Amino acid sequence: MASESVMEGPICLVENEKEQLTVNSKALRILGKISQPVVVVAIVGLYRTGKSYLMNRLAGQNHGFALGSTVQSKTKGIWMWCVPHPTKPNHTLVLLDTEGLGDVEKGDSKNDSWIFALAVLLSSTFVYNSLGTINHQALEQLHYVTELTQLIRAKAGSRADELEDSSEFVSFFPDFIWAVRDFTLELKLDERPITEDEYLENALKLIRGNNPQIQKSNFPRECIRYFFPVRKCFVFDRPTNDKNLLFNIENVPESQLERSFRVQSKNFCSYIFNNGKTKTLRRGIIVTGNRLGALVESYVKAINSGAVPCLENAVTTLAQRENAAAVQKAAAHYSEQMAQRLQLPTDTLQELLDVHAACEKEAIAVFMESSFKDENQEFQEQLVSTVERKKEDFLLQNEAASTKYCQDELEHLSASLMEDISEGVFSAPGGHQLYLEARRRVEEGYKRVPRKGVKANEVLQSFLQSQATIENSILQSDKALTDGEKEIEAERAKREAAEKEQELLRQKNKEQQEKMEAQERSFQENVAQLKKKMDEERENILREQEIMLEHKLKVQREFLMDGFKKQSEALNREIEQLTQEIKNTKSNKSFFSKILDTAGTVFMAVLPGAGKGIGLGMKFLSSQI
Ligand SMILES: Nc1nc2c(ncn2[C@@H]2O[C@H](COP(=O)(O)OP(=O)(O)O)[C@@H](O)[C@H]2O)c(=O)[nH]1
Ligand SMILES: [Mg+2]
Repeated sequence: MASESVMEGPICLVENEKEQLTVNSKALRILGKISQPVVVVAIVGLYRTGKSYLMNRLAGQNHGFALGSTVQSKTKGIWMWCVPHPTKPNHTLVLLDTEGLGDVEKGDSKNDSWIFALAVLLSSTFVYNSLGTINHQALEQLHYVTELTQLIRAKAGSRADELEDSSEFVSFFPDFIWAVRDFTLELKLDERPITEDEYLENALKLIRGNNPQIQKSNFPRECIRYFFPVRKCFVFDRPTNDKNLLFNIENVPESQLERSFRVQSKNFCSYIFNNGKTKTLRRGIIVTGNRLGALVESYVKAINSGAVPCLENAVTTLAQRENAAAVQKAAAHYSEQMAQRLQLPTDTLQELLDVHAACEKEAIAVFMESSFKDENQEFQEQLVSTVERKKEDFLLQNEAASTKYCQDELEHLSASLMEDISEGVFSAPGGHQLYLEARRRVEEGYKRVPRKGVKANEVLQSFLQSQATIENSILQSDKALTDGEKEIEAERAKREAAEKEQELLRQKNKEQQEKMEAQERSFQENVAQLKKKMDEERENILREQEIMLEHKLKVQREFLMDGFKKQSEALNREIEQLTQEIKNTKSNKSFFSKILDTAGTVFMAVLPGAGKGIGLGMKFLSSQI
């Protein structure tokens, strides 16, 4: 695992050239190989504000992302550097540096907003970097946040009766850090020392007044407070006061940097290392390097086609790809385990079906583990039918193995009988009795052979059938018996054959019943594991909704406290709707019964025995909810 995130230096991930965004396939290949969860830190802000320098410090290196003096030739867009996470084992830290934002000379400003939006969508910690202080100007420069509602969709095809789609942004937006560089003020408010975070919160307080200038800088304030529930601020001194050193900062040894800068950047880095969250999509879906690559692809594709990148669509695309792989993985697990645990022929059909049930249970668990958003249980159905097909195949193999084994054994046991028949040993008075005894010895010998399997009776039966004419001719030519005795003997032989036939039929019926019960069990196992996953899903939804509600209530309270009644009331509808949604999620009935109904019908189609068997199918379903 450790080798998977080794990257010597940054590489361009999204190019922003000639008004066109392109994903670099080489970067995608690198991400594709990273199966670890990722912590993604993106930095955005005006050019030449020390962003790349700070990112290199996160990578623990002086060189890496190209700095101002060398950047001219660098491709604009988003650059990526994947390094092993310094504190989270088995995680990869993905650093995303943005290039060329607000650089009018370099053109392509049209795409700046997209770069900003992409950085928000892709990161789990979003760093906004600016020089000086957080003032009107700095906030106005952050106008990109006000455009996010136009640039990002949470849900596919929001309906008209729904609230603004952006009300759900909080559930998947990254944590927000404002990095203030070359900070020269004292951290004080009304002569009282304040923390950096208090400084930021104070700067984000809405300003009263109808002055358009104020309004203009209030809007980004509202947006930040509304979209980014987790906020943090770090202020930095100038790394060095020596202009020559500053210009050549990447070659300046640590010891020559200002002590305060060293402490500040160390605090910044350790905050990110210790608090930077693993990137997740909604409902606890963890993003791995591989998934991050798929997300970049799908967002940029949407942008280029003139659409708005949408989280739900991206998750759907991701799910399609991964669920197909989950079916493969689960089916392979089933085959592997069956082959390992089964010794063909099995003694009974039930023995095979029990092993099947155990292997299938594991296979479903494998599928559940790595699948998500399996709408209408499309992929689980694929798994059910694949496993069912594979099981049928094992049943056939088992029958063939049993037939072969039984035939071989029987041939061996009956060798001397057959020899005696062909040598005419039984063509003598009393021969029929001798023959019967010899045949019974064969039957008894056969009975003692262990683990003959499912075809034991059938193979014996067809042997006995092939003996019927032989027996009859021996009987008819036996001079020791009277005609009457012969008739009785012939009757007995017929009766015995019919009884054996009946027994075979009983066995077949029993096996048929066992097969149906096996399908019934498959059905129940599938539903039970689906139900378990849905319960977890419900917990995730509820947690997400509660966090959203808590955040909105907090924002509302703050507006009210600061005397912004209108803004506070504007949140009422959202809060009401969310409260209702939480209520719905809690009373899971309607939510799950519909899913289970669909799933039930879908599985039943592939497992017809589940309905016909002991008739538990639908009853089981409704008892589950
Ligand atoms: N004043 C100041 N300059 C810095 C700082 N960090 C780096 N620089 C200088 O600014 C130049 C641009 O830095 P860079 O990290 O490339 O900025 P970026 O364009 O925002 O990525 C570097 O060559 C340094 O000379 C800082 O904290 N303050
Ligand atoms: Mg840079």
